[in-house]
Amino acid sequence: MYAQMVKTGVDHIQSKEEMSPEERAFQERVDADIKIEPKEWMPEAYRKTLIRQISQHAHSEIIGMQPEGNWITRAPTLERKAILLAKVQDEAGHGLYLYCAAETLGVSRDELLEQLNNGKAKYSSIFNYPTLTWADIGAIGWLVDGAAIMNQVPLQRCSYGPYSRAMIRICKEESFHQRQGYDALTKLAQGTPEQKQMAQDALNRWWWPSLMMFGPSDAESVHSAQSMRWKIKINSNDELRQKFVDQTVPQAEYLGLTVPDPDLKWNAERGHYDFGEINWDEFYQVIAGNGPCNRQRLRTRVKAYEEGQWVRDAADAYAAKKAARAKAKAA
Ligand code: BYC
Repeated sequence: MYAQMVKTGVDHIQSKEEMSPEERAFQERVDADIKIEPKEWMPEAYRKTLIRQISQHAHSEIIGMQPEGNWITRAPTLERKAILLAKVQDEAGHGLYLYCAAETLGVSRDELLEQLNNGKAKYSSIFNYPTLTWADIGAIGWLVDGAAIMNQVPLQRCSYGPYSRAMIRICKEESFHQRQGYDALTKLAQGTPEQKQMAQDALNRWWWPSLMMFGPSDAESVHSAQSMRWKIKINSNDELRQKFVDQTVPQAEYLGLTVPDPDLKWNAERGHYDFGEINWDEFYQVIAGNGPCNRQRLRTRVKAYEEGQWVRDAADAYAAKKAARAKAKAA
């Protein structure tokens, strides 16, 4: 698989003495928080790691439109429908910023979409779960966008300029998304007993998959050490997961909902919540393509791509016509 061919999950992180002069100068710039820009020299593995991470992120944004898009026609009020429509549209925009950022590294959007459509590229595990009720839309905004923000705010400081700048814009929008989700869930939690039960059921189903969004535990994370050295990642998977739990548990308490984890408890000594073991078998099954909706998501994606062929053809034909006209004028 393309993503796995990118061998950056190295056992050994080079010391400065082992680096070539170019690599050392590059690492010193990263250490000094100087942004790396597209035309500058960079190690090949840095470039590939960025393409892998940014494109997986872009794919997540556009696949993420599907579970939410499922509820646009069924939103409970016109206002909720308009808000959800705008949110889903924002996700498409995020995908576009991120594909543009990836393209600055010398890969084409066509190549990236090909990898997504043929199932070789990864996207976030979270979008392989179904949205069964309206409460799931609230839970996605609250938990999924909440987890995304936790991960992406530090990425605004990542070493690669175009990615860092894309993240600044994306994070602003994600925080609106998170608030609208929490607002929708608050309404349900304060509603009838049936509505409150819907909110609880959504929390029950989305809690653990949201924790999985942060990736494998640090001990199992193949890319973290090198990516953190290069400031492609700023925090480790477990650090961000813990921050998310610490932030989200009081929000659940405010809603009067119960986090579905019997082992969850405040640890005064650590100053953090302790929480139960994640079902890593489930995580690895989902990222291997065997989650509840992986096949459906890909089928829908490929269908949309094929049905959009005429738009791409029309845009190409128009560009060719325009270029021919400009050439004739210049002659
Ligand atoms: N799902 O060494 P590791 C959003 C893969 S939010 C699927 O720790 P890394 C949105 C990983 O790719 C979601 N795969 O990797 C929110 C690697 O496989 P490969 C998107 C996962 O890269 C709301 C292997 O497991 N956010 O879009 O250092 C609404 C080993 O992991 C997952 C981003 O992409 C997962 N959850 O760390 C709409 C943020 N976790 O490539 C949209 C940017 C791990 O070797 N990305 N894997 O085959 C990151 O921060 C990092 O890539 C991760 C993983 C923390 C996700």
